[in-house]
Amino acid sequence: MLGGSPREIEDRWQRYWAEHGTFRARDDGARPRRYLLTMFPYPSGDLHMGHAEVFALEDVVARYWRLRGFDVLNPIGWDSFGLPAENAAIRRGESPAVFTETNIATQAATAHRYGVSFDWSRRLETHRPEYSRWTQWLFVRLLERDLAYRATAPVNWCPADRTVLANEQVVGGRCERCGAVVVQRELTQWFVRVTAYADRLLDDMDALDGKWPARVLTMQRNWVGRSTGARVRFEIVPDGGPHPGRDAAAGPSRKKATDGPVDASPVPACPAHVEVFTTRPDTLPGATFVAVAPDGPLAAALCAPERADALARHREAALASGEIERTNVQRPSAGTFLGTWVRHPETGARLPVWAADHVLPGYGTGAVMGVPAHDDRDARFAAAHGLPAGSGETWPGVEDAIARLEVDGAGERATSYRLRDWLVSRQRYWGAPVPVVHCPGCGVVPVPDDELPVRLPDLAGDDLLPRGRSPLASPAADAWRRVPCPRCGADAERDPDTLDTFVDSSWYFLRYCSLGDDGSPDDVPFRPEDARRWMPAAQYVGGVEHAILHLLYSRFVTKFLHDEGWVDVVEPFATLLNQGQVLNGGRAMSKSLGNGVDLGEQLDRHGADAVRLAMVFAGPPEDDVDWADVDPGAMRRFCARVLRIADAVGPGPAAGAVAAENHGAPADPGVRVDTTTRPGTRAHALRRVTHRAVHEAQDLLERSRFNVVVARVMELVTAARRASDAGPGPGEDTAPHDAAVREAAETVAVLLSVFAPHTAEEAWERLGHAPSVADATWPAVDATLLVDDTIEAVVQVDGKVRGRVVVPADVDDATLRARALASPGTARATAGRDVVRVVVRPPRLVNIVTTD
Ligand code: ANZ
Ligand code: ZN
Repeated sequence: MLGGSPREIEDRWQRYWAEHGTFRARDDGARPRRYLLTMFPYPSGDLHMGHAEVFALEDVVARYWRLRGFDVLNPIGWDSFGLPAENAAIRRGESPAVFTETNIATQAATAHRYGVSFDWSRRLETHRPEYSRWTQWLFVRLLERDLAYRATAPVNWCPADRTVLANEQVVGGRCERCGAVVVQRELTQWFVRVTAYADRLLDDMDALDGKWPARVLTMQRNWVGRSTGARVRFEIVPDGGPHPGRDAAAGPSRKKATDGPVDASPVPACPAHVEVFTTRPDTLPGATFVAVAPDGPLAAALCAPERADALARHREAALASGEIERTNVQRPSAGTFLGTWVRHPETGARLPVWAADHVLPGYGTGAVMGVPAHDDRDARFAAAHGLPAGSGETWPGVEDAIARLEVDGAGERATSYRLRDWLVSRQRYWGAPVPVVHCPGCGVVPVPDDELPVRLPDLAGDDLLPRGRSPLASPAADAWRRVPCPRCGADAERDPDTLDTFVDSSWYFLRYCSLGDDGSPDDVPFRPEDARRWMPAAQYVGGVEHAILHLLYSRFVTKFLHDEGWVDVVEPFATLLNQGQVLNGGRAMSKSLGNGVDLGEQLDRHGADAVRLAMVFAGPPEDDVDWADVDPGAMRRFCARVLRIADAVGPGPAAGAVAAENHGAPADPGVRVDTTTRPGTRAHALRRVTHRAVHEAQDLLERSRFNVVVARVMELVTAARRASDAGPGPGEDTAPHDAAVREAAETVAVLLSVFAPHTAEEAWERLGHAPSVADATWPAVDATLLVDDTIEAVVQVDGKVRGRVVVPADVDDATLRARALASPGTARATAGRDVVRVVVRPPRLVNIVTTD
């Protein structure tokens, strides 16, 4: 007998899998393909229990489909650019590469020890030049299609990390990474025009209904936030007149600024009209004011000089408070009259123009028509600032209203999206450099494909200190930055910004399709024919924290590459599983709370199988797991019980349901043992438990109810143990009984292999089978053993018992009647006569009356 301790058993099987390439995707067309994907880890520290959960769940699925005869692609890689590595490097005075490589090595070792069925031959790391080259290539393709552009815009700025953040990285007004309060800054940045795909990002989601968690779809739909309505133009009244509200003291007409405005920027020329976006154009008759965002360009353009001070103060306050605060309906929306008037397009009435906190600069046109009679926010604003409440009158309907506006030339149909373009540049070092050169003559020139990747210069320690611009813009990087223009050869400079890590992770799943021993492609990011075979990923497992950012970008990039002819699919992930959080003592594990748990340490203590089982058994995958409540020790004892039953059964040919043949591995020579059993025997009862377990496991696994399957396997182990201890019942034969116990033990090994693969391998071997249970097939279910409790019904012909039929206990009239008439006893007893009547009394009696 080999190996006793979990550590020995696990080492042995991990070595076996690695040596035999057990989990490599074959990609030879011999089997149907299935691509299963986990969100790849970020290499900060060791793997934590969150990774342990995702990996355990995803491995159940991957191993299950292998057993079902699929060619499974289950790759792993690292999302290895990003801020934590850079911050650690600054603290330690070294290169971020050191931190990154060290952590990847640690995490890879832990993932190996966890026994996940990854195809390690396809491993990738996004910081490596052979990967970042293609991230940059992707950016250049976007640039060519005018889907990447540079613009000056107010952007989210994290004062602690000293970098810009995407809207998606600002959570509750704070930096998603460090928690600092985010402020707005005007900066020139690179954007990707995801808004060009807004409709497709929304519409293609219909096909994901029921396959992705509903809440993720809702979050994405709200994030794109499509609203249909109209734009309405309000003409500016050249000479205003006094405003009836609180600010009546304000000057009535626009004057030239005598003393300089507080805001140093020049006051933009006043436009001829204000355009608002509304989803309720039918409420136009009730509009009593127009409001614009205090921090948008319109406010500055519309502001009368004597109101400039007030606006500047308002603007500062608005910038300091987050979007959530500003639009909080509990809080009165701050307002500033701008000293400007517009004409109501229908009634001709003069309406005041205000700056209002609840109007956001980035949505619609950044201006609204205030309709207090129909809109709560407007009503509150009007009440707070002494504006008229207006009439409740409306036009008959929105469609009518739009038609009327269009006829009058006062507006037109319009759609608005909440979605903003994706800000991809970062003023930090540890990322893929934006692959463009700035030339005094040619402007922005993309780096030619054959000069990619643009590699990072070696900077470390203090050279990486954030100073409000990229470390690549500092003197330390002068030599790197100064290059000839690729177009005209003049002295030019590389762009000093780097791409956000979300660009790296927006396409990694495509590259996996083409990686492998035969050499990763170095002429393409991935081969379209490989993607055609594997995409879409059948299931993607990862945290709900990526419900918007990563999933939206991945969907966008897939659509873009589809349009460019690189992939067939328009959606990358057919189904999505969001696992719950792993808590410790009821709270999320975190470094700051000091309650984090490393996977490596748990593996030392309990072994991989115990940790995996504990994780999966803790509850449905979507639920949170409190690690303080789970009991890996109990799982370890369970694994030992499985090995004991395997030892009790010992080696022998495969029995019944289980066949050890699959995946081109040497087939188990095992002569199949006949497991036919008589109803009513102990052996029969055990076989029913076995087949029922397999049948249910299949359904439960495909519905991601993994924890219930673990419970079924535990029950099966108990049943096998009992039957083995008790032996055959009185008058029962030994051979079928032993075969039924063997079948149960083998079935346990196969079912358990998706949760606790090392124990399962060991049990499989002790049962005498060819090397790997990973190469076994999913047990075949004997449907007759699934039939619910059966009953013997008596068949009488003319009052005499002539036979018996075995039927389900809940048999219906028609079935029982048919079975009775078809039984051999009936045929004999009714030979030569006509059946005149059949009396059916389910489930036990049928009386057949003949002509006699
Ligand atoms: C008049 C009106 C009357 C409105 C009414 C609503 C109800 P959704 O559905 O989210 O698209 N709005 C337009 N631009 C805005 C901005 N930049 N910041 C804040 N609010 C803005 O909301 C569209 C409605 O939100 C628009 O329709 C506008 O108010 C307001 F009974 O116009 B409505
Ligand atoms: Zn040039």
